[in-house]
Amino acid sequence: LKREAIDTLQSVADAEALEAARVKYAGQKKGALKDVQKLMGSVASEDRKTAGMGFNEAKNAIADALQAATDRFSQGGASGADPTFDPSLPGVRPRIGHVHPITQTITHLTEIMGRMGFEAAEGPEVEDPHHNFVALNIPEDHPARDPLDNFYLATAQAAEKSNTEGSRLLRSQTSTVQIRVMENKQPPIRVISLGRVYRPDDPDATHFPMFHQMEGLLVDKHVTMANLKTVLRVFATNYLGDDVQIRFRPSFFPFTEPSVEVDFLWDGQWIEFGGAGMVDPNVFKAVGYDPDQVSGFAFGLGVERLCMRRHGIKDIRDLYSGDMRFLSQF
Ligand code: FA5
Repeated sequence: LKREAIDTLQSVADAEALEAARVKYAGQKKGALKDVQKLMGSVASEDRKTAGMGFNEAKNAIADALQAATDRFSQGGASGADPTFDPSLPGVRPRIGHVHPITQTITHLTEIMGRMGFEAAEGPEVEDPHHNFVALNIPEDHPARDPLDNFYLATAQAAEKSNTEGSRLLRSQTSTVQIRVMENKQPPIRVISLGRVYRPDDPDATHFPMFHQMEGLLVDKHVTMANLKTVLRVFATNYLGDDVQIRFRPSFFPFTEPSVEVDFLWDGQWIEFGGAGMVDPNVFKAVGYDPDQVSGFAFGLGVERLCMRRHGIKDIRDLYSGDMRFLSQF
């Protein structure tokens, strides 16, 4: 009995098994030791002393084994699950989050443009067609307003009036903020706006349906295309290094005239980073400015592409995968 009880107590795997073993061997009412004790009365008197000593020895050994097993589990916490737990070891440091690489990029770009006197402005991500299109000289029948190229919201007004003023959409470009700034402020103006924009583009290495743009707007007297090119060049060398090569390609945007596409050389290839141009007189008229009195330039650059070029990231999807092995490098 002693051997069996000690073996069992040494090998119990959890607190429940321990309690079962305790009841079985040392239980006050029906425990095996009690049964043996009851038999003591029937032992012949000359053998009683030896039997008594043997019984006491077995009882003490079982009590010791029981105590050892109880200690083992109380160290492993209430569940008794981990007998190797050592409360004297230093704790595991909780992992503290850190700023996403795109947020870091936004801070950096804001700082560079701030040094050139550009103040940060913000606008809503849910826009009305007036700010996303109309005031930007994009008329009702323009393909840029196509529901297939935009995320329109399923509002009651939109259902009623379809693709007209009542509808709302996730802004497809930060140029909306140009309008909001000019509606509320008189020239001279020198602002940037960094934020999310949305387009139903299929994700690939350089496209994502949600991305960020940095919009720039400068309005004053006698602003020229040379000013625009200088600002973009100074910005690019600050952010991407002195050896960056930049190319301006003639292009078209409804809200600028003339317009250019801005390319940077990246691993031997010209990659488009954004659009820019001189603010179209129709845009000035839409916000109540006199195009004969003021001129200005605007640009919109893809923030993800800038971040990717600077850090050598090959796939935009890595930025939004949520994979800590990638993100913790920044
Ligand atoms: C525009 O959005 C214009 N609003 C830019 C502009 C502003 C022109 C002011 C003139 C004056 P575009 O559609 O080309 O232009 O987009 C600009 C940049 O956003 C692209 O060059 C690219 O860098 C980035 N971009 C566009 N689509 C995506 C996408 N799906 N994923 C990631 N980046 C994108």
